[in-house]
Amino acid sequence: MPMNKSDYIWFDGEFVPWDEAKVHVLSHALHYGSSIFEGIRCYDTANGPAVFCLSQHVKRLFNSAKIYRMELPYLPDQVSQAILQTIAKNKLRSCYIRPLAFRGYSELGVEPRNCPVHLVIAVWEWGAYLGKEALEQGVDVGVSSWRRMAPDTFPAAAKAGGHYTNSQLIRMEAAELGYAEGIALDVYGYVSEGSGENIFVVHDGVIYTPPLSASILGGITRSCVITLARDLGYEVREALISREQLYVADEIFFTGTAAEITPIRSVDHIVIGPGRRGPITTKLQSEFFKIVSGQVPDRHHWLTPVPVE
Ligand code: PPE
Repeated sequence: MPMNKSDYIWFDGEFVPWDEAKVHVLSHALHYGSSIFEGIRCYDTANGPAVFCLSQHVKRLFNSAKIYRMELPYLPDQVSQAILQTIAKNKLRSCYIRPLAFRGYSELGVEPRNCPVHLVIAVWEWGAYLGKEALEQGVDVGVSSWRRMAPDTFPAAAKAGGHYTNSQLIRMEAAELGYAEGIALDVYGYVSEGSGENIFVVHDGVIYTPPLSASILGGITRSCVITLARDLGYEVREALISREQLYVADEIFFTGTAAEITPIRSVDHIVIGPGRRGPITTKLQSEFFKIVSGQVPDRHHWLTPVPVE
């Protein structure tokens, strides 16, 4: 799908026209995956555009940088402000936001620390991640033959460019097999996550999700959904999940900034529950979309308004 270009990209503190935001081909990140990034959404709420969980995403960006010993030449507040300004500058009401810090061009070789660190912020319109009908009808997925990284190989908690070579293998295999997405197991064989989403499983009214120790990215949507589920009176447990627990689940859904809350209707061609969006998934989706659209009060302070230029 071609991108919906916007006008400007924030590049090291300057607004650069979209088509001119370029880098050198010998940039370190291009060769060795040495970038860290975020995916954030801005929603068009009843009270104007607002960014969802801005400070949580900026915090994770800085944590990813810290893990990879990458020094960002900004403070978290400056990055948050730059994100809001980039949305306003592009006159967008709802969009996807991609801050990306990367090691640039100066010398090649694996040791990255002599290369300059750049920060860019791009924003563009991006609709439903797994297809238009996915949010209502659910998606068909398969367990991937590719596993997530072992704990002492790559730091799963960092959202780093290089980690997404693993996600690409999962995603391409899923597409080849006719699935909308793949679910990766961790190195011990327990359910970890999708190529770009966390996963939740409902069993007898209790909601389960893999713990941070199952090589997942600590999703911000995941945290919000845990909060919302508890608000609604459900018990949520972070627990190791086996492959067969997926097959016999009453409901399964993905969470993620891009995927939002997407129901899963089959795994490995085995129908989950009645094969359509389940009641708990429906309630969580409805609560989530009411908050991000401003229809109910933002009781957890998840929305940051975008100042209109
Ligand atoms: N796991 C992975 C591996 C992941 O990439 C994401 C986000 C999540 C879990 C969910 O995290 P959060 O967005 O904080 O709830 N994936 C981002 C990138 C997707 C892409 O295709 O690019 C996203 O959803 O923005």
